[in-house]
Amino acid sequence: MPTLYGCPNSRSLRAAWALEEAGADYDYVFVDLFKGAGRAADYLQINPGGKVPTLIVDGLPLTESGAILVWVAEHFPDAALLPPPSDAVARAEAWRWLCFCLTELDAALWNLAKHRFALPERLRVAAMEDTARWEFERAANLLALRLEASPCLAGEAFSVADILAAHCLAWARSAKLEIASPTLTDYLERNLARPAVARAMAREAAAKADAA
Ligand SMILES: N[C@@H](CCC(=O)N[C@@H](CS)C(=O)NCC(=O)O)C(=O)O
Repeated sequence: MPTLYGCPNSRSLRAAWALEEAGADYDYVFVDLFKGAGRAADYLQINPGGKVPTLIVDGLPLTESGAILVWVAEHFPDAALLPPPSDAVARAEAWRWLCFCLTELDAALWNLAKHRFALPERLRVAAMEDTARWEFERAANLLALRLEASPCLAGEAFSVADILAAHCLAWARSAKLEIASPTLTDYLERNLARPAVARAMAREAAAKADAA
């Protein structure tokens, strides 16, 4: 059974969401990032980067939320979290938007977070706030264009690309970035209303409560 190392209010929600969509059995281990557990020697043995999520699959500590989403989609094909190889166009769209979410949306949000609080104070540049906001807005506009043309990023059907995009939009909202496009706000609400999201959040919260 896979084991997910995660922490509420982090990118591990992406992994838990995908596992819940797939109906997977998995263990969840809470890593208290806010108390430095990511830097503890035992966790660094598992993930030398000290970050979450990490998914242990067949003894392999798989890091990177994008790779974890693809692993889940490929190991639970019945959940149809990626278009099948026979649908080459939809599959290419899924890959395209997965990459876009990681390199454009996530990158802009991470820039904002790094310069607000995540970097050591001496490395933070206040002016990066404007840069990151500009980068996010530009990426969000492109995402909106795609979603004006199709209900999901890969086409008609929900895929792991939508998990990444919706997670990034929810992150933007909690970082107090404006999401001006009604297409994007509708898309966000629709995806956050999926039962797998509530289950994933409950799983993360329960693991944290158990560890207290
Ligand atoms: N590129 C990685 C980023 C993972 C990441 O930065 N996770 C944050 C939480 S959202 C973390 O664990 N930060 C702890 C740290 O930087 O020490 C992914 O997508 O999985």
